[in-house]
Amino acid sequence: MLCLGLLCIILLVVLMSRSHSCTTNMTDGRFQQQAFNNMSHELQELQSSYSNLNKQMAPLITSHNILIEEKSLLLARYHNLTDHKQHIETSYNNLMLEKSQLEDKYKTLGREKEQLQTSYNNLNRATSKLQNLNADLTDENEQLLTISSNVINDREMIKVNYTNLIAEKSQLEDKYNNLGREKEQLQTSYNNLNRAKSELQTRNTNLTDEIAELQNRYNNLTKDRDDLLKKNTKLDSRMGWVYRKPRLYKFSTEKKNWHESRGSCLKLGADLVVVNDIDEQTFLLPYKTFWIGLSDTEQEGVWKWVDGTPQTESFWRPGEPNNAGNEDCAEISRESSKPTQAWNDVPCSQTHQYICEDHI
Ligand SMILES: [Ca+2]
Ligand SMILES: [Ca+2]
Ligand SMILES: [Ca+2]
Repeated sequence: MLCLGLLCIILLVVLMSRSHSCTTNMTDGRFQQQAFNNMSHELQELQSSYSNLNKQMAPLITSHNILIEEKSLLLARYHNLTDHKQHIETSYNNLMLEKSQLEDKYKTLGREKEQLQTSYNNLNRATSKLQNLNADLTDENEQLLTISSNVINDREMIKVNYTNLIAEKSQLEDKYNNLGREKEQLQTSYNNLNRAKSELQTRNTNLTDEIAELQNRYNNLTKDRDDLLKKNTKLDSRMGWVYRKPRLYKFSTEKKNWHESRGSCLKLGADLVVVNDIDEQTFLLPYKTFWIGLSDTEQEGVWKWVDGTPQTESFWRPGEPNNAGNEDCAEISRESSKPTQAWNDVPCSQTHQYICEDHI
């Protein structure tokens, strides 16, 4: 309706503009009439258009009203949709929050799952071991059942044997009682025999001691007899020797060098004399220029006796031994007057009489 009013006003302004222009410019009546006709015609057209527009305006108004209603409905729907949208957004936010929480739970569950998987694997291995153990136990159980069966059979046999043993035991008890009586008799006999044995052992010990004593006496007598025989034999072979207890001495009449003299003594089972002490030297002192068994032939200045002992008692003449001219053998000096100053070293190659010594 407002649009139509504005259109009419515009048309009137145009007509009035054209009428003023015509009045100004068209001076003759022909042009005015023509302009009036044209304007009338245009007015009629405008009226016709206006009428048509009026006719068209009614449905437009109706449509406008319908559109208004539809707009109202659409606004209501829009508000509903806005509310719905807000509700959905709220739900969406809640869902996102829940999603985040669920993701956290998912991660936690993932870790728990890995731990559970590890535990599961461990349990699986443990289960496998337990299954193996179970199999072993089953085998052992079967073996034990077999053993148990055998044990039961053995027990039955043992029962039978036990019964037999009881009977045998009774018989053995009777025998044991009889043996007990026999044992007492034997014990009495044994005691008597033991006493007799003890007496015999005492007598045997005494006799053994007597025999040992007699044997000892016999051995001593035999040894004494043998020693006497030896001494007798040696004395027989030592005729012409001088006896000075417990030694025998032979003073040679022949002269030999020191080594030959010693060889002669050795052939007689004796050796050159070894002067053991001052008494022996005193006994030998009258036998001057006789070889004695003393020399330093092995090492100059180290005097040793023929029995291997070193010279400890020293009965050298004053100034001797002097090794004057390689003197390695000792004699009883021709110039000796005291038993403590009796010896002289001379060359072993000299020939002298010699003294052999032996024991009985
Ligand atoms: Ca001697
Ligand atoms: Ca010498
Ligand atoms: Ca000398």
